[in-house]
Order: sequence, then C-alpha cells, then structure tokens
Amino acid sequence: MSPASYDAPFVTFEGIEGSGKTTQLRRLSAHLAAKNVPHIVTREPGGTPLADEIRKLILIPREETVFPETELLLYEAARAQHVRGFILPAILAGRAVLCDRFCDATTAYQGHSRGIAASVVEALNRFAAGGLLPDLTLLFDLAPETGFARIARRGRTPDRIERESLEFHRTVREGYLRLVDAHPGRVVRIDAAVPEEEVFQSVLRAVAQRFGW
Ligand code: T5A
Repeated sequence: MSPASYDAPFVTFEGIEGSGKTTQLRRLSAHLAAKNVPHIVTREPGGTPLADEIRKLILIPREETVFPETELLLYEAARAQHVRGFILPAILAGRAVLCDRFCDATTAYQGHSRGIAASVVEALNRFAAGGLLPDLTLLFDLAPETGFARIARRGRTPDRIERESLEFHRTVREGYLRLVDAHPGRVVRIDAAVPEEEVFQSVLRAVAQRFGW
C-alpha cells in the first residue's frame, strides 16, 4: 500500500514517554478542526475495541515475565486490527489520520531496545500494517530523564513499559534518532525540550510545508 495512492495524509507522532506527543497531537487536531480539515485522531496500541483490549494486556504490570517476542506479536496483532478496522477506512473516506505511535515505536522499543533483529521487526511491521506507511512522522526528541520528570508530575501509576530502566529508554531514544537518518524524507525530528508553544510552532512548520495545513 503506497501512501501516494491516497489523498488524505497519514501522520504519526513518535517519541519516548513524556515527550509531549499526545499534547501536540491534540493541539494539531484542534488546529485542523478550526480549519475544517476532516481528520481523525487515534493511538497505538489501540484504536478499535479489540486493539484496546490488547493494549490492556500489553501494558498492565504483571508478575509473569513477558518475553520480547510475545510483546512484539501483541503490538503487531493490535496494529493489524487497527489499520484494517480504523485507519484505512478513514483514509479511504478522505479523512486525514493523526496517530499517536505506529510502526516506528516497534522499531525503537522492540527492535532497538529489546534487541529483536531489525529484519524480523521490519517484516512484521510490514505484514501488520499491510505495507501502509505514514506520509509524515513527527519525532518528539527529549532526554528520558526530562520525560520521566514530566510524567511523574502527572501522578499516574506507571505502566509495564514505563517501569523499564532509564537505560532501556535511552536506547529507545537512540533507536528513534536512527530513524531520522534512515528515513530523512519521512521522519522529522522536533526538539521537545522547549516550552509547549514552541514545540507546536515546529509542528505547524512541518505540516504546513508538507500538506499546506
Ligand atoms: N509501545 C507502543 C511499544 O513498545 N511498541 C509499539 O509498537 C507501540 C505502538 C504506549 C506504550 O507502548 C509502547 C510505548 C509506550 O510505552 P502510552 O500510554 O500510549 O503507552 O504512552 P505514551 O505514548 O508514552 O504517552 P504518554 O502520555 O506517557 O506520553 P506523551 O504522549 O509523550 O506525553 P504527553 O503529551 O502526555 O505529556 C506528558 C506530560 O508532559 C507535559 C504534559 O502536560 C503532560 O503532563 N508536557 C510538557 N511539559 C513541559 N514542556 C513541554 N513542551 C510539554 N509538553 C507536554
């Protein structure tokens, strides 16, 4: 599935925990609504009732060891359902899609940080997404220490992935940054360490250049 075959853009938001991508996705959605740009907002893992159930299975902290291979397949199962049940129908109906995380998260977390071979992750990403690629990926880049300080202020109980070590999250960030070099036309790095409004101005520049939004 080539993104060029569709009219409505597919934009993904990526970054480590607390990088502010959800905040920016909401702000961009409000901006598009004000301009009457038809769009939907969604997230991974999740986006359909079944994918939301898989999300709970993945993120709930548990005593039993969750093996990297199991984790990878659960993310991909949720994605297969989400792409076919929600993302593609929206794109085909001419609605832009703003998605909080997608295949690049799997590359950074399960591939780079958990250590599963890149070829395996790439093949499963392609299979689950049916070859669908984002037209633009905004990577909100931030030191994990800052991200964790932000989410700690939120006071929510950390999920299973948020409980991983700082080292794990540093490797996730490194994995994400490699994607900027690997896909320079698609993945745009955004400095997420600056105030929210400044980050949003960078988002607006990136989407205006690409889609005229
Ligand atoms: N995962 C996911 C994988 O391992 N593989 C995969 O394939 C996929 C798809 C999903 C988890 O699953 C993993 C990654 C994740 O660990 P989630 O609940 O969706 O879990 O968690 P996150 O996506 O990490 O979402 P968070 O809400 O935790 O983080 P965000 O979206 O980065 O941050 P946000 O916008 O909620 O902001 C966090 C706090 O910071 C403040 C906000 O007000 C908020 O309080 N903030 C700022 N503060 C200062 N300056 C700024 N510029 C700020 N911007 C926001």
